Amino acid sequence: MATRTLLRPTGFVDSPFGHDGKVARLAGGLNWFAAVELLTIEGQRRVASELIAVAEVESRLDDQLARQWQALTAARPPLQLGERTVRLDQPQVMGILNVTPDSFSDGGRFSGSHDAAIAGADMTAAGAAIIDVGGESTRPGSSPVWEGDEIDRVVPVIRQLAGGGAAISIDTRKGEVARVAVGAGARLVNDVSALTYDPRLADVTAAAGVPIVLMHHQGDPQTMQDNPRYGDVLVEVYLWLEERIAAAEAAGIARERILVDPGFGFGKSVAHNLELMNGLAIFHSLGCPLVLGASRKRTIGALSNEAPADQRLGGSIALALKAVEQGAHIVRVHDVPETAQALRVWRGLRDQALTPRT
Ligand code: 7PM
Repeated sequence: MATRTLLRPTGFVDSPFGHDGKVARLAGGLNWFAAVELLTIEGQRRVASELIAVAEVESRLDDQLARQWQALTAARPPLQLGERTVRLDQPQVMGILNVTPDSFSDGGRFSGSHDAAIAGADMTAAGAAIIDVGGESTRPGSSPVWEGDEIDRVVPVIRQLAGGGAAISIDTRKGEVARVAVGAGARLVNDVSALTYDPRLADVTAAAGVPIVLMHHQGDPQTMQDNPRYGDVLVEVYLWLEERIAAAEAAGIARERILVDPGFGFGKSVAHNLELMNGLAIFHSLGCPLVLGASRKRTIGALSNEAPADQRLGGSIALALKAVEQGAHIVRVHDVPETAQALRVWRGLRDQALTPRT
Protein backbone atom coordinates (compact mmCIF):
# COMPACT_ATOMS: atom_id res chain seq x y z
CA MET A 1 0.00 0.00 0.00
CA ALA A 2 1.17 3.50 -0.79
CA THR A 3 2.49 5.54 2.10
CA ARG A 4 2.52 9.26 2.66
CA THR A 5 3.72 11.57 5.38
CA LEU A 6 1.85 14.09 7.52
CA LEU A 7 3.49 16.89 9.51
CA ARG A 8 2.54 17.59 13.10
CA PRO A 9 4.25 20.57 14.74
CA THR A 10 5.29 20.05 18.35
CA GLY A 11 8.02 21.24 20.72
CA PHE A 12 6.53 24.69 21.24
CA VAL A 13 8.93 27.37 22.49
CA ASP A 14 8.31 30.65 24.29
CA SER A 15 10.00 32.89 21.75
CA PRO A 16 11.95 32.76 18.51
CA PHE A 17 14.74 35.08 19.66
CA GLY A 18 18.19 33.63 19.35
CA HIS A 19 16.88 30.54 17.58
CA ASP A 20 17.19 31.53 13.92
CA GLY A 21 16.54 28.60 11.63
CA LYS A 22 15.70 26.36 14.57
CA VAL A 23 12.10 27.45 15.12
CA ALA A 24 9.14 28.22 12.88
CA ARG A 25 5.99 30.25 13.32
CA LEU A 26 2.76 28.29 13.43
CA ALA A 27 0.13 29.31 10.88
CA GLY A 28 0.81 33.03 11.19
CA GLY A 29 -0.12 33.12 14.86
CA LEU A 30 1.56 33.71 18.20
CA ASN A 31 3.06 30.24 18.61
CA TRP A 32 6.53 29.04 17.61
CA PHE A 33 7.68 25.43 17.43
CA ALA A 34 11.02 23.68 17.33
CA ALA A 35 10.13 20.15 16.28
CA VAL A 36 7.93 18.28 13.86
CA GLU A 37 6.52 14.80 14.09
CA LEU A 38 6.63 13.10 10.70
CA LEU A 39 3.73 10.66 10.64
CA THR A 40 4.05 7.97 7.99
CA ILE A 41 0.59 6.75 7.08
CA GLU A 42 -0.56 3.75 5.13
CA GLY A 43 -4.17 4.09 4.07
CA GLN A 44 -5.87 5.74 7.04
CA ARG A 45 -3.46 4.77 9.82
CA ARG A 46 -0.04 5.80 11.00
CA VAL A 47 2.60 3.13 10.67
CA ALA A 48 5.62 5.12 11.80
CA SER A 49 6.49 8.32 13.62
CA GLU A 50 9.71 10.27 13.70
CA LEU A 51 10.48 13.40 15.66
CA ILE A 52 12.81 15.81 13.89
CA ALA A 53 14.12 19.27 14.63
CA VAL A 54 12.79 22.19 12.58
CA ALA A 55 16.37 22.85 11.47
CA GLU A 56 16.35 19.47 9.74
CA VAL A 57 12.96 19.79 8.07
CA GLU A 58 14.21 21.35 4.82
CA SER A 59 16.42 18.37 4.08
CA ARG A 60 13.45 16.00 4.41
CA LEU A 61 10.90 17.70 2.19
CA ASP A 62 9.69 16.15 -1.03
CA ASP A 63 7.19 18.11 -3.16
CA GLN A 64 4.13 17.10 -1.19
CA LEU A 65 5.79 17.73 2.19
CA ALA A 66 7.10 21.07 1.00
CA ARG A 67 3.52 22.11 0.26
CA GLN A 68 2.37 20.99 3.71
CA TRP A 69 5.29 22.78 5.37
CA GLN A 70 4.45 25.95 3.49
CA ALA A 71 0.78 25.64 4.56
CA LEU A 72 1.78 24.98 8.17
CA THR A 73 3.97 28.03 8.50
CA ALA A 74 2.28 30.58 6.22
CA ALA A 75 0.41 33.56 7.64
CA ARG A 76 -3.36 33.32 7.37
CA PRO A 77 -4.76 36.38 5.61
CA PRO A 78 -7.49 38.19 7.55
CA LEU A 79 -11.03 36.95 6.98
CA GLN A 80 -13.07 39.43 5.03
CA LEU A 81 -16.64 39.11 6.29
CA GLY A 82 -18.58 41.73 4.38
CA GLU A 83 -17.42 45.10 5.67
CA ARG A 84 -15.69 43.52 8.65
CA THR A 85 -12.14 42.26 8.72
CA VAL A 86 -11.25 39.58 11.25
CA ARG A 87 -7.52 39.22 11.83
CA LEU A 88 -6.21 35.70 12.17
CA ASP A 89 -2.77 36.50 13.59
CA GLN A 90 -4.32 36.37 17.06
CA PRO A 91 -7.06 34.07 18.35
CA GLN A 92 -10.65 35.20 17.90
CA VAL A 93 -13.85 34.35 19.72
CA MET A 94 -16.97 33.15 17.94
CA GLY A 95 -19.99 33.42 20.26
CA ILE A 96 -22.70 30.77 20.05
CA LEU A 97 -26.21 32.09 19.70
CA ASN A 98 -28.70 29.24 19.61
CA VAL A 99 -32.19 30.22 18.65
CA THR A 100 -33.67 26.77 19.08
CA PRO A 101 -36.39 25.90 21.58
CA ASP A 102 -34.42 22.82 22.71
CA SER A 103 -30.83 24.06 22.72
CA PHE A 104 -29.02 22.34 25.53
CA SER A 105 -27.40 25.34 27.10
CA ASP A 106 -29.83 28.15 26.41
CA GLY A 107 -32.98 26.04 26.52
CA GLY A 108 -36.01 28.24 26.93
CA ARG A 109 -34.00 31.34 27.64
CA PHE A 110 -34.74 33.07 24.35
CA SER A 111 -38.43 33.61 24.06
CA GLY A 112 -38.05 35.74 20.99
CA SER A 113 -35.68 37.29 18.58
CA HIS A 114 -35.43 40.39 20.77
CA ASP A 115 -33.79 38.51 23.65
CA ALA A 116 -31.49 36.73 21.22
CA ALA A 117 -30.42 40.03 19.68
CA ILE A 118 -29.64 41.43 23.14
CA ALA A 119 -27.56 38.36 23.95
CA GLY A 120 -25.73 38.83 20.64
CA ALA A 121 -25.01 42.49 21.37
CA ASP A 122 -23.69 41.50 24.81
CA MET A 123 -21.35 38.97 23.21
CA THR A 124 -20.07 41.62 20.82
CA ALA A 125 -19.42 44.03 23.69
CA ALA A 126 -17.60 41.24 25.54
CA GLY A 127 -15.22 40.62 22.66
CA ALA A 128 -16.75 38.21 20.15
CA ALA A 129 -15.56 38.94 16.61
CA ILE A 130 -18.17 36.61 15.15
CA ILE A 131 -21.61 35.53 16.32
CA ASP A 132 -22.74 32.12 15.16
CA VAL A 133 -26.52 32.11 14.86
CA GLY A 134 -28.12 28.66 14.68
CA GLY A 135 -31.74 27.55 14.43
CA GLU A 136 -31.26 23.79 14.21
CA SER A 137 -29.87 21.84 17.11
CA THR A 138 -27.32 19.30 15.97
CA ARG A 139 -26.94 17.87 19.46
CA PRO A 140 -26.49 14.12 19.74
CA GLY A 141 -29.86 12.40 19.34
CA SER A 142 -31.67 15.39 17.85
CA SER A 143 -33.86 15.28 14.77
CA PRO A 144 -33.73 17.60 11.75
CA VAL A 145 -35.73 20.84 11.66
CA TRP A 146 -37.87 21.93 8.71
CA GLU A 147 -36.02 24.67 6.84
CA GLY A 148 -38.97 27.08 7.03
CA ASP A 149 -38.88 26.93 10.85
CA GLU A 150 -35.12 27.33 10.86
CA ILE A 151 -35.36 30.44 8.65
CA ASP A 152 -38.13 31.95 10.81
CA ARG A 153 -35.96 31.53 13.91
CA VAL A 154 -32.66 32.91 12.61
CA VAL A 155 -33.58 35.68 10.17
CA PRO A 156 -35.02 38.24 12.64
CA VAL A 157 -31.99 37.79 14.89
CA ILE A 158 -29.51 38.15 12.01
CA ARG A 159 -31.29 41.31 10.81
CA GLN A 160 -31.00 42.88 14.25
CA LEU A 161 -27.35 41.93 14.73
CA ALA A 162 -26.00 42.45 11.22
CA GLY A 163 -25.27 46.14 11.71
CA GLY A 164 -23.48 45.59 15.05
CA GLY A 165 -19.81 45.23 15.79
CA ALA A 166 -19.47 41.50 15.15
CA ALA A 167 -19.77 39.57 11.91
CA ILE A 168 -22.65 37.11 11.73
CA SER A 169 -22.18 33.47 10.93
CA ILE A 170 -25.09 31.23 9.98
CA ASP A 171 -24.89 27.80 11.59
CA THR A 172 -26.77 25.59 9.15
CA ARG A 173 -26.46 22.53 6.97
CA LYS A 174 -29.08 23.74 4.49
CA GLY A 175 -28.63 25.77 1.32
CA GLU A 176 -31.93 27.61 1.50
CA VAL A 177 -31.35 28.66 5.11
CA ALA A 178 -27.87 29.95 4.21
CA ARG A 179 -29.20 31.81 1.18
CA VAL A 180 -31.85 33.67 3.18
CA ALA A 181 -29.44 34.24 6.09
CA VAL A 182 -26.85 35.83 3.80
CA GLY A 183 -29.64 38.02 2.42
CA ALA A 184 -30.35 39.11 6.00
CA GLY A 185 -26.69 39.95 6.66
CA ALA A 186 -24.80 36.76 7.57
CA ARG A 187 -21.27 36.76 6.14
CA LEU A 188 -19.94 33.31 7.10
CA VAL A 189 -21.44 29.82 6.85
CA ASN A 190 -20.77 27.30 9.62
CA ASP A 191 -21.67 23.85 8.31
CA VAL A 192 -21.32 20.94 10.75
CA SER A 193 -21.92 18.58 7.82
CA ALA A 194 -19.02 19.97 5.73
CA LEU A 195 -21.22 20.02 2.61
CA THR A 196 -22.37 16.41 2.99
CA TYR A 197 -26.00 17.15 3.95
CA ASP A 198 -27.44 19.45 1.31
CA PRO A 199 -25.81 19.62 -2.13
CA ARG A 200 -27.27 23.13 -2.65
CA LEU A 201 -25.28 24.62 0.23
CA ALA A 202 -22.06 24.54 -1.80
CA ASP A 203 -23.68 26.44 -4.67
CA VAL A 204 -25.23 29.03 -2.35
CA THR A 205 -21.91 29.56 -0.57
CA ALA A 206 -19.95 29.79 -3.82
CA ALA A 207 -22.46 32.22 -5.36
CA ALA A 208 -22.54 34.42 -2.23
CA GLY A 209 -18.74 34.48 -2.07
CA VAL A 210 -18.80 34.04 1.72
CA PRO A 211 -16.34 31.86 3.65
CA ILE A 212 -17.42 28.51 5.07
CA VAL A 213 -16.37 26.38 8.04
CA LEU A 214 -16.15 22.70 7.11
CA MET A 215 -16.53 20.58 10.25
CA HIS A 216 -15.71 16.90 10.61
CA HIS A 217 -18.34 14.53 11.95
CA GLN A 218 -18.91 10.81 11.88
CA GLY A 219 -22.50 9.63 11.30
CA ASP A 220 -25.76 11.56 11.74
CA PRO A 221 -26.55 13.71 14.77
CA GLN A 222 -29.21 11.17 15.72
CA THR A 223 -26.84 8.25 16.09
CA MET A 224 -23.30 9.65 16.00
CA GLN A 225 -22.57 9.15 19.70
CA ASP A 226 -23.82 5.54 19.80
CA ASN A 227 -20.53 3.86 19.02
CA PRO A 228 -17.96 6.14 17.37
CA ARG A 229 -15.08 4.16 15.86
CA TYR A 230 -11.76 5.10 14.28
CA GLY A 231 -8.60 3.21 13.48
CA ASP A 232 -6.59 6.41 13.98
CA VAL A 233 -8.78 9.40 14.78
CA LEU A 234 -6.22 12.15 14.12
CA VAL A 235 -5.25 10.75 10.72
CA GLU A 236 -8.81 9.93 9.67
CA VAL A 237 -10.15 13.38 10.56
CA TYR A 238 -7.19 15.00 8.76
CA LEU A 239 -7.73 13.01 5.55
CA TRP A 240 -11.49 13.54 5.68
CA LEU A 241 -11.09 17.32 5.99
CA GLU A 242 -8.57 17.28 3.14
CA GLU A 243 -11.16 15.50 1.00
CA ARG A 244 -13.93 17.96 1.98
CA ILE A 245 -11.68 20.95 1.13
CA ALA A 246 -11.18 19.42 -2.32
CA ALA A 247 -14.95 18.88 -2.68
CA ALA A 248 -15.68 22.49 -1.68
CA GLU A 249 -13.10 23.78 -4.16
CA ALA A 250 -14.58 21.59 -6.89
CA ALA A 251 -17.96 23.18 -6.14
CA GLY A 252 -16.50 26.63 -6.78
CA ILE A 253 -15.61 27.78 -3.25
CA ALA A 254 -12.20 29.45 -3.29
CA ARG A 255 -9.64 27.86 -0.99
CA GLU A 256 -9.04 31.23 0.70
CA ARG A 257 -12.63 31.08 1.86
CA ILE A 258 -12.45 27.66 3.54
CA LEU A 259 -11.97 27.13 7.28
CA VAL A 260 -11.67 23.72 8.92
CA ASP A 261 -12.81 22.27 12.25
CA PRO A 262 -12.14 18.74 13.59
CA GLY A 263 -15.63 18.60 15.12
CA PHE A 264 -15.03 18.00 18.82
CA GLY A 265 -17.83 15.73 20.10
CA PHE A 266 -19.32 14.93 16.71
CA GLY A 267 -19.19 11.17 16.53
CA LYS A 268 -16.25 10.92 18.95
CA SER A 269 -15.65 9.26 22.29
CA VAL A 270 -13.95 11.06 25.16
CA ALA A 271 -10.66 9.39 24.17
CA HIS A 272 -11.10 10.48 20.53
CA ASN A 273 -11.74 14.10 21.57
CA LEU A 274 -8.69 14.16 23.83
CA GLU A 275 -6.47 12.69 21.12
CA LEU A 276 -7.69 15.35 18.68
CA MET A 277 -6.96 18.12 21.18
CA ASN A 278 -3.47 16.83 21.87
CA GLY A 279 -2.68 16.56 18.17
CA LEU A 280 -4.66 19.61 17.03
CA ALA A 281 -1.75 21.45 15.43
CA ILE A 282 -1.56 18.81 12.69
CA PHE A 283 -4.57 20.42 11.00
CA HIS A 284 -2.59 23.56 10.12
CA SER A 285 -0.86 21.70 7.31
CA LEU A 286 -4.24 21.73 5.53
CA GLY A 287 -3.48 25.43 5.03
CA CYS A 288 -6.87 26.73 6.18
CA PRO A 289 -7.76 28.73 9.29
CA LEU A 290 -8.59 26.38 12.16
CA VAL A 291 -11.81 26.61 14.19
CA LEU A 292 -12.45 24.66 17.38
CA GLY A 293 -15.63 24.27 19.41
CA ALA A 294 -15.41 22.34 22.68
CA SER A 295 -17.52 24.68 24.80
CA ARG A 296 -19.68 22.92 27.43
CA LYS A 297 -19.39 19.59 25.64
CA ARG A 298 -19.90 16.16 27.19
CA THR A 299 -16.21 15.29 27.37
CA ILE A 300 -15.84 18.04 29.99
CA GLY A 301 -18.61 16.46 32.02
CA ALA A 302 -17.00 13.05 31.61
CA LEU A 303 -13.75 14.39 33.10
CA SER A 304 -15.43 16.30 35.93
CA ASN A 305 -17.74 13.94 37.74
CA GLU A 306 -20.55 14.41 35.18
CA ALA A 307 -20.89 18.15 35.71
CA PRO A 308 -24.00 19.33 33.81
CA ALA A 309 -23.69 21.64 30.78
CA ASP A 310 -24.16 24.84 32.77
CA GLN A 311 -21.27 23.88 35.08
CA ARG A 312 -18.58 23.29 32.49
CA LEU A 313 -17.05 26.75 32.25
CA GLY A 314 -13.67 25.81 33.72
CA GLY A 315 -13.29 22.86 31.37
CA SER A 316 -14.46 24.92 28.41
CA ILE A 317 -11.79 27.53 29.08
CA ALA A 318 -9.12 24.86 29.58
CA LEU A 319 -9.97 23.46 26.14
CA ALA A 320 -10.11 26.91 24.50
CA LEU A 321 -6.60 27.61 25.84
CA LYS A 322 -5.38 24.19 24.71
CA ALA A 323 -6.71 25.04 21.24
CA VAL A 324 -5.05 28.46 20.97
CA GLU A 325 -1.77 27.07 22.34
CA GLN A 326 -1.81 24.93 19.20
CA GLY A 327 -2.63 27.81 16.94
CA ALA A 328 -6.41 27.55 16.59
CA HIS A 329 -7.54 30.78 14.94
CA ILE A 330 -11.14 30.84 16.16
CA VAL A 331 -12.74 29.29 19.23
CA ARG A 332 -16.50 28.80 19.19
CA VAL A 333 -17.87 29.30 22.72
CA HIS A 334 -20.98 29.93 24.79
CA ASP A 335 -19.27 31.94 27.55
CA VAL A 336 -17.87 34.90 25.65
CA PRO A 337 -16.80 37.29 28.46
CA GLU A 338 -15.00 34.57 30.40
CA THR A 339 -13.29 33.12 27.31
CA ALA A 340 -12.33 36.56 26.00
CA GLN A 341 -10.75 37.33 29.38
CA ALA A 342 -8.82 34.05 29.39
CA LEU A 343 -7.55 34.79 25.87
CA ARG A 344 -6.53 38.34 26.83
CA VAL A 345 -4.42 36.98 29.67
CA TRP A 346 -2.95 34.36 27.32
CA ARG A 347 -2.21 37.18 24.83
CA GLY A 348 -0.42 39.10 27.57
CA LEU A 349 1.80 36.10 28.20
CA ARG A 350 2.54 35.62 24.50
CA ASP A 351 3.21 39.32 23.93
CA GLN A 352 5.67 39.39 26.83
CA ALA A 353 7.55 36.41 25.43
CA LEU A 354 7.55 37.90 21.92
CA THR A 355 8.86 41.32 22.92
CA PRO A 356 12.61 41.56 22.38
CA ARG A 357 14.73 42.47 25.39
CA THR A 358 16.23 45.93 25.05
C1 7PM B 1 -25.49 19.58 21.85
C2 7PM B 1 -24.23 19.07 21.63
C3 7PM B 1 -25.91 20.77 21.30
C4 7PM B 1 -23.36 19.78 20.85
C5 7PM B 1 -25.03 21.48 20.54
C6 7PM B 1 -23.79 20.95 20.30
C7 7PM B 1 -19.66 22.81 16.73
C8 7PM B 1 -20.38 23.52 15.80
C9 7PM B 1 -21.74 22.62 17.20
C10 7PM B 1 -18.23 22.75 16.63
C11 7PM B 1 -18.45 24.14 14.70
C12 7PM B 1 -22.51 22.96 20.38
C13 7PM B 1 -22.77 21.72 19.57
N1 7PM B 1 -20.52 22.27 17.62
N2 7PM B 1 -19.78 24.19 14.79
N3 7PM B 1 -21.67 23.38 16.10
N4 7PM B 1 -17.69 23.44 15.59
N5 7PM B 1 -17.83 24.78 13.70
O1 7PM B 1 -21.89 22.81 21.44
O2 7PM B 1 -17.52 22.11 17.41
O3 7PM B 1 -22.95 24.04 20.03
S1 7PM B 1 -23.23 22.15 17.93
